[in-house]
Amino acid sequence: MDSMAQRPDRDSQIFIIGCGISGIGAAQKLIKHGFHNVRIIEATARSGGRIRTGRLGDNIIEIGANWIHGPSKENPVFRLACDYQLLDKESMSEENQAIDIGGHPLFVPNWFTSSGRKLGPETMGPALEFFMTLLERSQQFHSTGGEPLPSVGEFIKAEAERLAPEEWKEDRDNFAVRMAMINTLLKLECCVSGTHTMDDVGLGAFGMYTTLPGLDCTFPGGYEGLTDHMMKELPRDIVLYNKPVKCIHWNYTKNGPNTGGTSFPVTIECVNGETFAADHVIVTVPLGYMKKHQNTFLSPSFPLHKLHSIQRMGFGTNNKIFVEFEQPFWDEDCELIYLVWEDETHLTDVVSDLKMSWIRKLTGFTVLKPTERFGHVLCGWIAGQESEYMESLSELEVLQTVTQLLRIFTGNPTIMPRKLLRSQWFHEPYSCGSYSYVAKGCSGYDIDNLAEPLPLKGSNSKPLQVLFAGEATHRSFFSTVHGALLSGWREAERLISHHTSASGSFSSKL
Ligand code: 6YU
Repeated sequence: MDSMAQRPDRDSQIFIIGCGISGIGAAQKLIKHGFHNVRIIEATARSGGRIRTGRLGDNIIEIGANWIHGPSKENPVFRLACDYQLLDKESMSEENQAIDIGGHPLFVPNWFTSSGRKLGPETMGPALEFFMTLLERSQQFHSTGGEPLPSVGEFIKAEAERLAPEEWKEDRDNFAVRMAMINTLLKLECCVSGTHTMDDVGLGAFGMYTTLPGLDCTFPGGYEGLTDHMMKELPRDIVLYNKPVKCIHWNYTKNGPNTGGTSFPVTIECVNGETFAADHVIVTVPLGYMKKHQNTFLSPSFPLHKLHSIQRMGFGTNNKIFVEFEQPFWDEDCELIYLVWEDETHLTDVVSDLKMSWIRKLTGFTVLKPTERFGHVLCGWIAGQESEYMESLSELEVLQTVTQLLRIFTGNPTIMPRKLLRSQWFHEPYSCGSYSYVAKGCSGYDIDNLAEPLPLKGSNSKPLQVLFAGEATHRSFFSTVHGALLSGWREAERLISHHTSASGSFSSKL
């Protein structure tokens, strides 16, 4: 019999790999339930993972997660942020919580085109409404069943080409620029989904992503305030920083460090050669990292169906380019700037020549508000391979290209950003991109496969040796902070209930 069985359950040695919000959330819950041998192993020197607040001059900016999506009572991130008093009054108001935007906030727009024109809502508004309708229709196949085309991109393009001539027949003069606007919106949708092209996003599964009510809000003091507050509730030495994990050996396949005669089913091997023995490991590394290291991260390797889901599920890059100006070139009430390439009337959301034309993928800028706090700062959004290529350029090259772009679109040859800062999520070795999406050919079962603990049910081995959390493992809130947090809680609860049922009265003692 395994000697572990003689140790009290709450003495179980539990390691969490990754100190992002899912890992922190899992640790918090386990410790609250009396598990005291909990450690987090983190590859980098910081906690927070893809929640990362930075600075552009005096301004607080978000390099990673930006908004609480759907800030209302059902959202655990919103609840925590309220408890920690991290939000302003307006974000917490009942009125804001009741607004249902369906995942796409209605920003006040400005439109600029590649001939240096600034167009108004009478010209561009109909294209925006038309696109939103197609997007909503794309989300419905999940509940109605059926999938007329395999991807969201193919569906939207086919429907736009079929319906637009009739839709805009009264206004033939603006037909071409509206079709070009559909391209702009497709490119921006790549940023929302975190993908290279909407042709990669599965149509039937698109509606699986669930939105919560509430008008998306930001953290005035930075998103990292949330993880910082959560960390303060954990024991001080719980995190082992700067220790990238190389391989998780499970099912007693490697002898761990000297553990005084106790045998542990799992041994965690770090890149620096250190090893840690564990009863349970909760893996929270990003799906992008898992894809890259799929052949070496686990020994014995992933069961085939789990491996195939890791390969099939989507994980892409969405980057931000912050630019600060002396004076705004946008309207005072503007919240989102669209750039429309007038020559792109043929529908496609990818750019063929990365080196020459990567900048064509940068079609949207949000305006950082309030102006009294930020001054005149824009956040540009760019996704996909163009975004990954942008990361390989020097900051100066990016600044020069963005300046040229804005000079063309505003028709003002003297525009000159004061400062620029961009994120580089694809080249972050422990993220390997931004977030997950349900790729063409995938379904909720792939997400379930990612979340499935090892060994698989029905095995005679010691149960729950390796568990899996992280945003990509949440069926309806993947790609978000609240999805990540809930996934960490889910795996902590899995262990708590396992030990509760194993020891009968465990939880009632707490
Ligand atoms: C949200 C938002 N937002 C913008 C950008 C990004 C993301 N998200 P973590 O990676 O945090 O932690 C894992 C840790 O593991 C990490 O610390 C690693 O260092 C460590 N690690 C890795 N390998 C290791 C090893 N070998 N050994 C040890 N440690 C290791 N979410 O709610 N609002 O506005 C945005 C945005 C640029 C990059 C976002 C947003 C995503 C979140 O940031 C992300 O999900 C969580 O932070 C992940 O936490 P975690 O713990 O899982 O991993 C219809 C439809 C479409 C569906 N999409 C809807 C759109 C929603 C997406 N949101 C928009 C994006 C923005 C703007």
